[in-house]
Amino acid sequence: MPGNNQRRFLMKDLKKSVLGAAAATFMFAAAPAVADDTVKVGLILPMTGASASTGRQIEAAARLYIAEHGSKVAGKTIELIIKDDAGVADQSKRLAQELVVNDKVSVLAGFGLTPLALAVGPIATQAKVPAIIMAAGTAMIVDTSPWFVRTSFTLPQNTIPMAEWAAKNGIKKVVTLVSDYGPGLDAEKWFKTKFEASGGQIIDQLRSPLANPDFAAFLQKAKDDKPDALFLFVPSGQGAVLMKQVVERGLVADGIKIIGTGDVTDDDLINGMGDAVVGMITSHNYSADHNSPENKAFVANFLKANGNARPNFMAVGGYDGMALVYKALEKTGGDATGAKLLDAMKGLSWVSPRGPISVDPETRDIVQNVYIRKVEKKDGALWNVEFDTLANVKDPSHTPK
Ligand code: VNL
Repeated sequence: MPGNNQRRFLMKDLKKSVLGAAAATFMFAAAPAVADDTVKVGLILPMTGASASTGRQIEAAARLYIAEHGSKVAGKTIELIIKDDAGVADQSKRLAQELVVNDKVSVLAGFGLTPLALAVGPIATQAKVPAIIMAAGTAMIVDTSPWFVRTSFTLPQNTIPMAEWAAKNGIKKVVTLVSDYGPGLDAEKWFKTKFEASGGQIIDQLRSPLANPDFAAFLQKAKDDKPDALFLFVPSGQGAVLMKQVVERGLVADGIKIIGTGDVTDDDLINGMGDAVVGMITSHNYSADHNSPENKAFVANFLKANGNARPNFMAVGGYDGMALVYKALEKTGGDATGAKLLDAMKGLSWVSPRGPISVDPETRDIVQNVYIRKVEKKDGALWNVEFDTLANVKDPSHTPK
């Protein structure tokens, strides 16, 4: 404790001397004080640990947005502060506190996994600071704080089109295998609800642990169940390991169709999955292959800035999260007061690299197209090629019952 106090005093001294130096500068400068002209955005991301790819993708995309649009908006200068929570919820919470109290950020953002977002919600509520969910996908997160706004996706939103497609395409019996936490349980629940409502049957529901995933036992069980199809959800970063084990277990050779959300055939990993995934059908909110001028520019600029690394759906959530900050500041004329900024975010709509999107003013959740895609090989590389679109899909769990 004394150590902590000492540090606090040191911080005070440091702040005083910084302020002193700043004041001295202003006495000689013709321009007015600039301190208030900076809007700080605190990005809390897993930059290390099992979900580090999500952190890398989002950071790169946020930086790309700023590089493309300039760091000035509505008379303010945007400053990004990136903090690594290593995928640990206690760290996310502590970092959110520090960003609010010490750095005085106007916006919190990032949150690579559901538990990390949930840990930050109470801080956002207390501090009255908007918190933009750029990655996590469990539907209920936005219900836990009125300061949450989402630019990623929800699992119900991305899963329902897959269930409907499966039912319409001759699949009658399905086994589901999902990661055993929020987004996986959302996917499991909504796949079952929609698939059964469309006349299908769920013959087994399997859940694999989120940490240290080994899917072998679950895949053997799924194989023994002899379904028409196996529906999969794992978070970004785990798809390659899962698909390797799917192939090794011989499910495809047995004639079991493999379907899932696009988290599995992640653009970040798909080229390491091999030809065994060619033909796999998934539903998702973003493919790097999306055919639009906005996406072609986004992908080209991202590849150029990141040593040819392909952007994935996490990147587009980060890119649009920054777009949301810029567009909200334009609307408030540069006023970054929490309540004004939040209010400005509600109902905003624009064309993202993924297609048209908007922020539902009632729920603060994202409304977007969901695409049905098939893995294809083009010029030696694997892509999720979109062939059907469900327009303006809302998360179903927030709609009044
Ligand atoms: C979550 C959902 C995370 C989907 C993911 O990747 C994902 C989450 C890290 O809500 O935790 O693909």
